[in-house]
Amino acid sequence: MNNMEKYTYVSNSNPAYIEDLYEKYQQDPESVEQKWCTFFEGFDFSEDVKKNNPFNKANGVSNKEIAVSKLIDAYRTRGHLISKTNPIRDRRSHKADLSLSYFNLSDSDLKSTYQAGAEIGLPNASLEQILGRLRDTYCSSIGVEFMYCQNEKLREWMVAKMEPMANRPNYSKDKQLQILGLINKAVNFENFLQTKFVGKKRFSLEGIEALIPSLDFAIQLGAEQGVKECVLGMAHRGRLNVLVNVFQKTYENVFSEFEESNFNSDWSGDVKYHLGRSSDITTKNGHDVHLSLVPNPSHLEAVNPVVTGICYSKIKHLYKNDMKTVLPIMIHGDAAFSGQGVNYELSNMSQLDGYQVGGAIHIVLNNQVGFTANYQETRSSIYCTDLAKVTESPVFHVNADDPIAVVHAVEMAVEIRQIFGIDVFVDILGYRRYGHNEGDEPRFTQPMLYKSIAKHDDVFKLFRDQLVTHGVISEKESNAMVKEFKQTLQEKLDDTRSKKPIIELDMFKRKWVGFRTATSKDFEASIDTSCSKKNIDTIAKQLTNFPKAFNAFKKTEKLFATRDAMIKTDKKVDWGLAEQLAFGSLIVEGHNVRLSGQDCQRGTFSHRHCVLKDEQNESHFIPLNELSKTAGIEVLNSHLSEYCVMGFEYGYSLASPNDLTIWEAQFGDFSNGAQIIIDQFLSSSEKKWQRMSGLTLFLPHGYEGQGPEHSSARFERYLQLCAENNMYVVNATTPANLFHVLRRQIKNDFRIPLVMMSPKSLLRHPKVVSNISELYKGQFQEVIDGGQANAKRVLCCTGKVHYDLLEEIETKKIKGIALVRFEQLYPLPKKQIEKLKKKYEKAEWVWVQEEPENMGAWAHVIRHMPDINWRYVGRLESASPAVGSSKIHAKQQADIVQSACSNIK
Ligand SMILES: Cc1ncc(C[n+]2csc(CCOP(=O)(O)OP(=O)(O)O)c2C)c(N)n1
Repeated sequence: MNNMEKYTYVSNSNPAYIEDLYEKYQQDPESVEQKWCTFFEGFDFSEDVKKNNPFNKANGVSNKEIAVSKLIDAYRTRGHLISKTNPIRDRRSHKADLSLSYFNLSDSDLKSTYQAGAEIGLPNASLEQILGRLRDTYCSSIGVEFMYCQNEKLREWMVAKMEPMANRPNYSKDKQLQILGLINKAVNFENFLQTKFVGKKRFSLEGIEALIPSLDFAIQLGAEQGVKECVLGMAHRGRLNVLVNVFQKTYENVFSEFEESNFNSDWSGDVKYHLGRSSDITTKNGHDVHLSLVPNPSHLEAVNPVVTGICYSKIKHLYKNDMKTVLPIMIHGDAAFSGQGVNYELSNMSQLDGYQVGGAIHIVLNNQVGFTANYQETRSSIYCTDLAKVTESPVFHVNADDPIAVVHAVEMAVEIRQIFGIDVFVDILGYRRYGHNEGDEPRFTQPMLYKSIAKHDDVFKLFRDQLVTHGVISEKESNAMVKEFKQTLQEKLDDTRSKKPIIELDMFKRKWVGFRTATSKDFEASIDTSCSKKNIDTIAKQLTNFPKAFNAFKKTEKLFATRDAMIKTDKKVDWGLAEQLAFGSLIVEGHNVRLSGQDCQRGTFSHRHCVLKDEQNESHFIPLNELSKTAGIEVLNSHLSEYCVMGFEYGYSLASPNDLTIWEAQFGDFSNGAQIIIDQFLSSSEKKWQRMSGLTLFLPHGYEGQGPEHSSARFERYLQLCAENNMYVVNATTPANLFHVLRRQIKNDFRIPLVMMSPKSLLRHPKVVSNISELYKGQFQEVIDGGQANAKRVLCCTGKVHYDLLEEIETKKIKGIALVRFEQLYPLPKKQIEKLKKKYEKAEWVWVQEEPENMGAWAHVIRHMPDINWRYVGRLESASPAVGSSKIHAKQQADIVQSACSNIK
């Protein structure tokens, strides 16, 4: 019954009658019917509330009380716009509308008291006191944006945390000294480098050194609240400082990198301010925490999804999905954070199943410039952190010259992340002492700003003076602190110069124990990747069954019946089945499989059906997850992003060497949206940072008349990135080869990425089937040679065009042609190719491809097999990868086949 129905007896009665009853009720409540009694109780209650309500006009103060209440709300909402967060210049003025007159109040009200003050814990306080508390809380060194958060509990938590102590923590003397100690190290480490390595780039932290104590205390507090690991991603700015003062990298190590005295010749390496590190530390309260700083390329912000992928893997594998155990911390530059779209992709991903990590701490080192650009040139938004609003995440803007406020803001961020599992942002507003790097002249572009900076004392001096004034430390003690630290640095530098320490490498630690780097010999032929018949039979049975209670869609039932018949009757497997069997075989052997990309649960081309949906309730069923209690598959339809999702999967692969990790493109060419991950991480991370990844990319590729955008995965680009056995580039054409190549990714005892051109029309091509027995034995075949030694012509190709050539040869019964498929384009199996060259010594060698001459594998083929006298058959060079007209496409395709197969002499 809704309320209206419940009280119809009221609306049906006449007023005189009700008044009569009310009188009776007032004399004796029991004299009226129960339902009238309840009604009058409610009436009395609401009258009481009205009488006591401070906003009741009848009480004479309502308008002012309402005004004060609105004022409180406005300070919470807009106080940040007038906060004193900029240490170096006046902030850009924004209309905050916080004047008394805006609320119809005036100075004459300042001494009056208001009950509305109770909202901030000051009942019956004067307006002056209320304003004082609001300004201290919301307009001092910390500006807070949080009132847009829909989560009421979060807002209440923040108000309760900030307002009672005016957002100023009451840190003990000891804690204040610890902060000063860390500021000393941060400031004087930079000063030392500046004087000892003059003109060398280090991307100094000067201007935002408060980062160092804030990170230190974030880790300490996190550890108190269950954090076992912190994974950090950051750019070049301040990285060396973080490495030594947070990650405890030795000063000697950093100095020797400056001296460049000890690089290992096998390792091309990277500049020192891109390198990563792992450390185990014990906090002051005795908690052990593992810290990882992820290596990063120059490409700003690209590391963020990688950090998240690493965290996801750790949470899953090491901490039973408890997201509170792993704390992601991402440190950004202001210009980069607001400029780079990957951050939006990551925000959008942050609460999605299969990708969420329980929130991250984002710290922006906001020095108000990006290289030479002013902040007004680098964003349209008010704050560089405005992206936070996408996820309704709280933001703290904090003055870098107030280390206590910075530590406090970061500590609150950690607490919020741990309690609410969301992203939290801390925008530390400071300055950049020098130019973009130490040799760069900033006064060309920011002459006025740099005049102020030149006059501005460093944060150690400012904070030290504050503590001296408050009697926390004496000037003498603080001078001794500085002197001692400088002395230590000098001793370490002397040691470095005399002993020349070797940089320690940490490639195969923790999850990577037992792995090794690959050698050229590993690529002469693939290892055995067969799977026993018994296992295949078990997996096949599971793959063609679903529980009785599951209401499968008719077409799914049919698909499963077809798969069943294919295995049992024909003893064959097609592409989709071979893929599922490969996944199943790894799961049975204890390996997890993770496949993520757009629409990959069903498969863009409807060939996979890894996740089935119940027709009646849309619950899902994953046959592969019935195979084992200890391992399984995670198949995720990702959001519509390539850059961020591939970055995430790359990160996941770094932390999960024993899982098969796959990112699938909807169509292969969309992977260019993730080109930064491919160039900067996938193809080069082992050489730059000694970080291996076995990430597999599935890139649908093949010329089928669908136009320029859906034909080419641009695999020439991957081939161009290949060198020093850095990755596999494969274009397999048989289900058995797919099966073996996926298993090889796990069975090798080293890891390199696998770039797979995956098929589209071949998914259903009648010839693209393999005997199931091919899975019980053997390995991946890099080259498939289907010819006779006396062939007059060898048609070498890769991928789908093989079946076009085969059809032509079979229908026209052409003799004298050998078809050789290159299933792996890189690393090329040199020994196998030598054998082929001998076998077909006298034949004409033709490279056939369906891609235009400036694309596909042709350039790679002539570069790597220059001694073969090739004839090229393929499309003419072209700006666009394929034509739009399916008719022209068909004609071109027919010409290629014809040119390859005719005129055998
Ligand atoms: C994606 C990308 N584009 C351009 C650059 C070149 N670059 C290096 S630092 C920098 C300015 C970055 O400014 P900000 O993010 O504010 O960080 P800051 O250097 O001021 O700490 C630029 C443009 C880069 N490294 N990455």
